[in-house]
Amino acid sequence: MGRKLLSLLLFASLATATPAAAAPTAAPQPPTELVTGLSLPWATSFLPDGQSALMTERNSFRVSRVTLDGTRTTVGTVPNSVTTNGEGGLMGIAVSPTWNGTSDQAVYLFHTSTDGGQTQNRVVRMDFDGTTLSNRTVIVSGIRSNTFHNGGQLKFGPDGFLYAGTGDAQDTSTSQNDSSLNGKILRFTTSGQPAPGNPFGTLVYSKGHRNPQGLAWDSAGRMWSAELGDTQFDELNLIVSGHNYGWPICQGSCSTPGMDNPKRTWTTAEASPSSLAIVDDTAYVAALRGQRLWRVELNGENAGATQAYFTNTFGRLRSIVQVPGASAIWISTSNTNGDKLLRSVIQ
Ligand SMILES: [Ca+2]
Repeated sequence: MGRKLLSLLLFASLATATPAAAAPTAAPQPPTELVTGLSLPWATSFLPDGQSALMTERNSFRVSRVTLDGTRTTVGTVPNSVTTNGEGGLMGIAVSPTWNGTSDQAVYLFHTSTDGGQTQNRVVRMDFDGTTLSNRTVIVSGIRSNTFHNGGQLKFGPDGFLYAGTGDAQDTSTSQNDSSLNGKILRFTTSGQPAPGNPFGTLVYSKGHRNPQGLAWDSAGRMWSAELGDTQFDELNLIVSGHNYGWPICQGSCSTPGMDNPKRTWTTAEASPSSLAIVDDTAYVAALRGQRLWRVELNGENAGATQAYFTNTFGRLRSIVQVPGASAIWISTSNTNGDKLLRSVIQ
């Protein structure tokens, strides 16, 4: 056999072998414990250098700084916070993408709070100098609170604006009411003004939500949200400005004109999704009642292969965040006492 023919045959066999050798599917590996002894850690937001993060705890109103090696230091508590003896309290946190500890010290928080004796959910700005939180300023008020359904997630989008998920506060009429800040995803500037281009000229970005607590963006800048349903279906939604996600008319998928159906649903028993992170266009959804981590491949505007990990291993899972620049996620448990922050490598 001539050398040329041999190399052709080799090439041909390699070429046919290639499609069969599919790229390995990256999966979350069994986690290691990063921080222990926590109580209801609700959200985690990395500082821009990716070397540490700030983490909230819901009922103690405590904010901690956690380094990549798991060293936790308390940096303060958020004044005026109150619990709702349910799901409210200190919830979302978003560090300014340009935070440097000096000229930009801004950290944004979403909490149930009493200002002037009025209990509401509010978004506030505080200063963080690298050691201590101080100077609370309210930037968004008038988000109704209740024992349950307080939303509470707060994230910076790729457009530099703040996004917040708000619950219906146990009043289903709020979600379809354009003038209510409840049952919505809100989008606003760092001073709490409607972001330019918002669909109704208000803080509202999308409506018809019940209790959206997961907010994240894929590599194309599409926004996704995980939402807690009532007694039937939880949802993973692709969020588009001005769109209506159905609550309370629809739970899960239905055929009501003008209302968007979810891209993925779960029963509330197998999910109850509290937060969402997207790593390499794969969504990771932390489930409370479902006590597992859901992995959902995102194919453009659709949700693809879906698989569960760590089922009933760590109890209820609450927050999830990607470690910047790493193929790894931090996951918090939510079992009230003895909670942990876990680190899972995705490979
Ligand atoms: Ca819906």
